[in-house]
Amino acid sequence: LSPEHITEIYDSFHIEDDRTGLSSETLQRAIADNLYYIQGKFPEIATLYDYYMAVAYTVRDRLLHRWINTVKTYREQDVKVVCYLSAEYLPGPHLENNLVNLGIYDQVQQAVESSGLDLRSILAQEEEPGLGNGGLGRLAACYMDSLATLEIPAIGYGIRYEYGIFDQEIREGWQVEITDKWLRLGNPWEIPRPENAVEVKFGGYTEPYTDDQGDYRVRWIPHQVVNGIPYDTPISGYRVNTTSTMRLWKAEAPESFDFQAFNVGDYYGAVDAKIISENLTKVLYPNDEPIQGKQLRLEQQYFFVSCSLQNLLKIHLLRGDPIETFHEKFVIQLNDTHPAIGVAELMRLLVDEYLLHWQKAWDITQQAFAYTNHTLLPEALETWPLNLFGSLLPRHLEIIYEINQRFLDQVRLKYLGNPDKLARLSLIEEGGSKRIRMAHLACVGSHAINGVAALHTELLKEGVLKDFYDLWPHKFTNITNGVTPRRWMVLINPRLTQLITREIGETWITQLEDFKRLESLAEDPAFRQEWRRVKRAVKQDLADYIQAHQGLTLNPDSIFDIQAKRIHEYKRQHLNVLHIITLYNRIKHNPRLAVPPRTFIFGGKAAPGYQMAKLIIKLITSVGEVVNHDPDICDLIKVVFLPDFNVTNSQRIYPAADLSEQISTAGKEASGTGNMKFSMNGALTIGTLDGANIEIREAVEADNFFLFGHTSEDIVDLKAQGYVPKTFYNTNPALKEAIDLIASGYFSHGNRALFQPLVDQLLQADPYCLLADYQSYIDCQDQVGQAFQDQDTWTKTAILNVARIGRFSSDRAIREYCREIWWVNPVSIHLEEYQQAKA
Ligand code: Z16
Repeated sequence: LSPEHITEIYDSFHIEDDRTGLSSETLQRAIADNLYYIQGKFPEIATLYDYYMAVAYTVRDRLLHRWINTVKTYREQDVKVVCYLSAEYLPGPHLENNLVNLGIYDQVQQAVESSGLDLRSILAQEEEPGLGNGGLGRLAACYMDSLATLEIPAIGYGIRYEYGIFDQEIREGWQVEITDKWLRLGNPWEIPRPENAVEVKFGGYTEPYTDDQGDYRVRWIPHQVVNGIPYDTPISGYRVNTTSTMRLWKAEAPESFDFQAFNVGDYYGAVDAKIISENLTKVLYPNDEPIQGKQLRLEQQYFFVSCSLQNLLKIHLLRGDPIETFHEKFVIQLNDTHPAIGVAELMRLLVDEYLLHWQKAWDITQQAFAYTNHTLLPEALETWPLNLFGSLLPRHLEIIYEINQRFLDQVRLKYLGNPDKLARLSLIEEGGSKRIRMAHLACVGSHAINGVAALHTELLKEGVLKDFYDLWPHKFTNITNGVTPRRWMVLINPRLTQLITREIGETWITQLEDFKRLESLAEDPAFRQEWRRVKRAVKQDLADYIQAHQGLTLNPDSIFDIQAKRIHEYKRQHLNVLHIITLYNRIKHNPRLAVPPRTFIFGGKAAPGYQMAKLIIKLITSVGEVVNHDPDICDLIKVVFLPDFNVTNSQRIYPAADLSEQISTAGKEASGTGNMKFSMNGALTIGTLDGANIEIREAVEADNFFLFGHTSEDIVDLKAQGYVPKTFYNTNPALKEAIDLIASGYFSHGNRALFQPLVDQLLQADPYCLLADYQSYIDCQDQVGQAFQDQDTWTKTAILNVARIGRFSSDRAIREYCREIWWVNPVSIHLEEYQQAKA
């Protein structure tokens, strides 16, 4: 079979080929075919999951020729490619998203229904890849969607964790973690590419030698070698042929190592080595913000970064390009410091393996990398103990010393006789035990550094990265986060999508600023009424789901007041609880009090080792137990904790919210992205001046946003003056009553000890200033309650929120990255005639 012969075979494919055809008849045939030939089942014995697999393979087939053509085009046309390096991805279920992007939702629905099945229950079979913790991983998934939709050549590199983020169950009000065996029933979306395996070295030592040119060189003799096997998942763009690749690496033991041990008779030793290697990509670290300095975590980071960079260099050389032009053909985005070791690894590859001179290699490296910072929390900034680092990556430690020496020489010239400056900028933290500062490595090795919201970028420049900003102001930019309207509107809220599209057409799906056309409709009473009807129906959907899964009856006319995000003290779920208890106390004191009914809904996981976060979950569920069953409350307040907040579950939550809780301590949330999803779906926000809330408020205008709390500057001043939370407690009776009620054991069957750590933390330290913001929050919530009574004005405000949220599309964010940081352009993918199929 010559290539010409194969092309001839392709050319003979019929337009309505079973692997490409988009008509419902063809799809129905293809599904039956896949059920038979892939699942090995016939209808009488097929399970719903078998049908899901058959439909998934049918849809994957439709992606495949687009995907292959995308790869082929990029290879042939010498285009510049964006390489997104991220330790986490949270793409959510693929099937429905691909139906939306390919524009075949209706056809597949018809095909499935003709076979006597229901598409929704088939979609519900999919196990989502939970390969991330929260915002950062989900952002990477939104960006992959926008990159493909905007036809920007891109590869997303990451780790194929065998166990993703744990599944959360609630037992007796406490979080219980269950292992996420997402691969148990197979994954139809990935294609393993064992032929592209690469080797990654660990440990050992280095030794100098002199090369043929007489140059000084270093070689690394590792203690261990692990194989990286890439698994590729196609990422479709919305109504374009571009289909990008998410390439995730799995660790395996190299065959040769097994054999060595086997040959000396150590069969069990060989199997042990295999197990140790494969542990590398076994499980995701379940911490959101604070990192854990565990060796395995560093091994994971280095493993996927080394695999990815080796892969990129190979692609570059395969295209026939010289190594010196690498940075002209690839730009590498570091999603936080997790992949920052890439700076040292690219230097190692260029200098040790491709034998470039240091300066040339450094120029390439700096121009190739860019770094996104996602947090200001000091406990979340990654540093690695020098001895741990050096024993695992001895060559990288030398390279980092060399980078540091050259960097500090430059600094010394600029800041004559300022040793503090040198110490602050150094890649090595001195003092007790030395550590490597990964954020510093990322800054020095990158041509661009960005924060993820305007305030966050300003605080970076004044705070954690100030010395770098003073040195290189031109490297710093802000790129405010965004979310994809395909998943976060079209897919999750078909009712609102239909209403909006009926009025303003569908251009907004790829140009979200077109939502502006809704502004005038906010004045139209008939439209407002339809909007309200949609919201009510969507709230009923969530109420039905909660009824079915938790046996709780909710009032769809109550305010759906929702806080859904990771549980963390800085996000202040417990401030929300203080408001609930305050309302409860008011009703207990005055049973005839006219309060608008509210349903408080919480969702979110706590890191398994974060005791205070787990106690906050217990507090929410305990307050719910009391409030939900107290006859005096007459169902005016309901508190629901929705277990297992993940992409799938979040999709039912965002559309149903009236009120979005974005109440972090100002200066702590880098951006937030849930805030955008809620607002896009017509919720009003109650929030602090933190992260992207500030820009959302500016966009929707102050009157349409419930603002409360101290500013980030206030918080700094407050702490500088010596913050004493007890003062607020002692001078505010309602606050005191709420806290005392928790402390009294009222919500814990008389057990005063249960919530003592939480109460003590608030009264003694209150690092996130709940008590300082309490009264302002309560007053603001009272305004919310008032405003909700006027449904017509509330609806108008909701419409205006949607009309003005256009800026928070990930398409806008990606365009900014392209123009300001990546210097890349779109490339259209054309399909050959034989590959195009008409519906
Ligand atoms: C994460 O999800 C975030 C920051 C971080 O350092 C680590 C993780 Cl895993 C979040 C931020 O907390 C959030 O404000 C931001 O919106 C999100 O990253 C995406 O930028």
